[in-house]
Amino acid sequence: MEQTWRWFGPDDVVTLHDARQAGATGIVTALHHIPYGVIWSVEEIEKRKAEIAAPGLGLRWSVVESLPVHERVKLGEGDLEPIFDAYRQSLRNLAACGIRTVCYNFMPVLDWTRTQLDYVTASGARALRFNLHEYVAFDWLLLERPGATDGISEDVLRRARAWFDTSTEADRTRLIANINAGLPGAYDRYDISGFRRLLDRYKGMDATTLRGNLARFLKAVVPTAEEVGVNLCIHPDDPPRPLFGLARVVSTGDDLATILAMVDSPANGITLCSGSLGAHPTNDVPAIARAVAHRIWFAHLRNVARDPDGSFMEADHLGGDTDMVALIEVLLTEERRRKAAGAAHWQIPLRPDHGHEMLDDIGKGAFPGYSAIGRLRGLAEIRGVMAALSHGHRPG
Ligand code: DNO
Repeated sequence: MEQTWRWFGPDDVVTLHDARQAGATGIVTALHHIPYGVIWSVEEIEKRKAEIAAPGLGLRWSVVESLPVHERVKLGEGDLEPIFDAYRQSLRNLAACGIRTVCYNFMPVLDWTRTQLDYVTASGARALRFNLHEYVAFDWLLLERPGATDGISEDVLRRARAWFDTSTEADRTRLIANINAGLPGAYDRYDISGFRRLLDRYKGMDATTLRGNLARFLKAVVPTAEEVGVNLCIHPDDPPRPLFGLARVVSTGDDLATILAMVDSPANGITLCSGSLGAHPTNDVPAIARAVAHRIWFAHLRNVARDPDGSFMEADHLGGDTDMVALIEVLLTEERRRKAAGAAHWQIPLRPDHGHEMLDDIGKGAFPGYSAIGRLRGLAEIRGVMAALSHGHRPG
């Protein structure tokens, strides 16, 4: 597997040199400064590519994460042809620059969602957490969304109320900021009224409609991707549960199978994110990976420890509820299959997804989840598992 590292561009406090020292050879990044829906020009792509391939670094731009899907596509709102055209052109331009793996997600409104970014673990490192009662406090008592309490247990409602009643103005501001923190681009940060406005646009949209909008998007862009030799790979919902009354369609193994069947093309692929899928109580991540292995073009390796109420914490890469060794074995087996079948690009790029803030990471101001040492530790552990498995050591 190609060992890669996410880099957020020149403003990232974790540098390309750091990525190199962590042992990565591939870089995962995006043109975060370009607004959603605007074409990525060859010139802009080449500029970023050259920064990554600077002499002495030995790095290459392996994966785009993400080429974002415009909100109107998810909404199915208005004339989408110009947006599809722009997406197709960006894919052509990326292909012309030799970049052939493109990750995207189809989560309405938000990218990944956590309520706490600095949970202190037993070791003293800091982890990201999703605390269900804080999410409910936000949805029910700050956003005051009708329906926010549907399906939420009495116990969680009581804890949400208690959190809210004892929270200070600063706590509430922090919660709003934490929920926004998953948005990677320079655009779209919401305050309470901004949230309400956007949620209103989705009012009444069920999973069937959202799935239809995804199918429409795939039918519009996958043929171009296939033609120019780009593999698209959808990222699962994070967390894999409905939020703010918004539908979710990329949360389970069945969802992934449905998506693959929407357009039967190798260009319609999957980002296997073990942390996102693993936060769902009934997802067996290695089994899901096995089922869709032929279409996995990119892997995010991360672990979560789930609580019974639906909360979860980002655990050590080899800790938590997902059997990481079994998952890596699935990916290595798939690579062997590709190689034996004579595939030119048989390697699956993987990156350590998130890591704890630890040691000198603390206070450095890295993007939440993307500190240097926490990820370096994750990558090193994953590399160890890969080395052991490739030398024939099998668990059990
Ligand atoms: C979080 C990431 C996500 C991911 C996008 C892909 O750290 O896994 O932000 O990049 O959802 O589109």
